[in-house]
Amino acid sequence: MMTDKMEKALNEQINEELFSSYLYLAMSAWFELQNLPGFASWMKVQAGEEHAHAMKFFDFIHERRGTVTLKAIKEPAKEWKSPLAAFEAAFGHEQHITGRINDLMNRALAEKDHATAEMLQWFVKEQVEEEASADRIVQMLKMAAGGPGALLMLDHQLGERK
Ligand code: OFO
Repeated sequence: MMTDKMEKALNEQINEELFSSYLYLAMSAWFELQNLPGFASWMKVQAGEEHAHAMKFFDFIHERRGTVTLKAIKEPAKEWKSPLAAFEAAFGHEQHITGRINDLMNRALAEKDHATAEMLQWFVKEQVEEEASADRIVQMLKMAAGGPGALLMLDHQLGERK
């Protein structure tokens, strides 16, 4: 069994992951409006991954015989100044999520909850990738410097993400 505090913290993380999914879906919709279908598709795939992250916490709480409590998901932003601004926001959001995962890990270790710490290991590694992939696109967008040719090439490349 988990402590009540751990159960509450894991439930809050379900909400964080669902918000991540919502945020990337909002970015996908915005990229569609900018006529950048490759960026839109990348964000849609990312939204699906975030939903899967939420489900990992959802299933884990049940496996530990805990109670899942779903709360309202906050409304994401609707628009960004530029593709670069959107990906900078995504990178900043992933840094925030990394902080949340680290807090959860600190709690699990303090409570000597080895099962939760073991499950969180996956997220610790995943966050390294999540930050790296958003940051890589930020750097590419900076190199493209708003040039339409480079932007279209990047759109094509991002559209290949499955
Ligand atoms: Fe769930 O990793 Fe991104 O937010």
